[in-house]
Amino acid sequence: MTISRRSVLKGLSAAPAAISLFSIPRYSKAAEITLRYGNNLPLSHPLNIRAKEAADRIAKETNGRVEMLIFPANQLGGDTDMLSQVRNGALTFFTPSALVIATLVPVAAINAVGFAFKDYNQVWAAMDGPVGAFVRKSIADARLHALDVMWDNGFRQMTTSGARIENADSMKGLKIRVPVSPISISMFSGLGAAPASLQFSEVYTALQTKVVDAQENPLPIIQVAKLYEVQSSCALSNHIWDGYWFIANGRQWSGMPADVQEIVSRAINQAGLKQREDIKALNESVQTDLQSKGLAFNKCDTDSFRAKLREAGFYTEWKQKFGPEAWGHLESVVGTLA
Ligand code: X2X
Repeated sequence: MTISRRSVLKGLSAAPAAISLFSIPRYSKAAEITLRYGNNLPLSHPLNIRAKEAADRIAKETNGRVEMLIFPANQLGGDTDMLSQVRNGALTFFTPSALVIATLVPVAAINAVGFAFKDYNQVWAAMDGPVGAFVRKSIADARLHALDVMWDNGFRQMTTSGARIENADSMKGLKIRVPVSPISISMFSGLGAAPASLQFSEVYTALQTKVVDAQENPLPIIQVAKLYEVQSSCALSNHIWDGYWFIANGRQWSGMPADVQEIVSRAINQAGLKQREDIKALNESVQTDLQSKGLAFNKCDTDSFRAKLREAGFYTEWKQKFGPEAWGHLESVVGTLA
């Protein structure tokens, strides 16, 4: 949160031209407070469309006193860079996936336990309930402020440019990209694959140049990042539900006037609820669109994946790592996992 417009303008001259893509209505008087929000997704993803709405609403409800500048699509660097920027205050806001912030707040990966959630009712019961509350407190312990509403990334699916993924045997030695996420590495190693951690900004090129042959993401991400151009088939595994925490730098958040905090929270949280609906709607149409772009889809034997993970001790290991309280919150919603 920078106060003087002069320093903002100075910063702007250095900042990538994100603002011109996201013109925030100009108000008679200069913004007193400028909030900077960075993310890793293309403009056309509902995360950026709804974030823009929130930015406009914040400007309107503060009569131009507060502006939220949006830097989409890794303009300020990859996930790891933006995580350090929101920690040191260069960014006010960042939306890391639970998988990504878990490198700083390990328990945040709890919703990424393989095959934990069978549907969205369970997801929101957990994340708007005991699991979300537990993680939010742990994020606060890292001097970051997590807003109440978690935004949706989706159920992650596996794609490949090689042989179709049918069952656990298909994973043997598969060079698959995963985010910079210890639980994803553990899970895909447990499945017998050869996982490689890469930031999202590097995925398309890594697939194109065959550094890796496979990746896993929700269908809306495969669509906006055009991964169908470098992958040929998608196995509908629903192996992880993933979401985005909307986090703020703790010092900047607590330094914000109470009325501004309230307006900003409401605008971002309500935009988040709409974004969830967008992903839900997208999930109806996106598969047909991806098929029309040449990506073949197949069902896969998810029981074989669960059995392989159980055999590998994956659930026992992560139950121990997350601890009884967090694990108890998860199992209170999804049932016994280990
Ligand atoms: O990096 C990914 O795969 C993505 C876009 O899903 C996340 O933000 C974790």
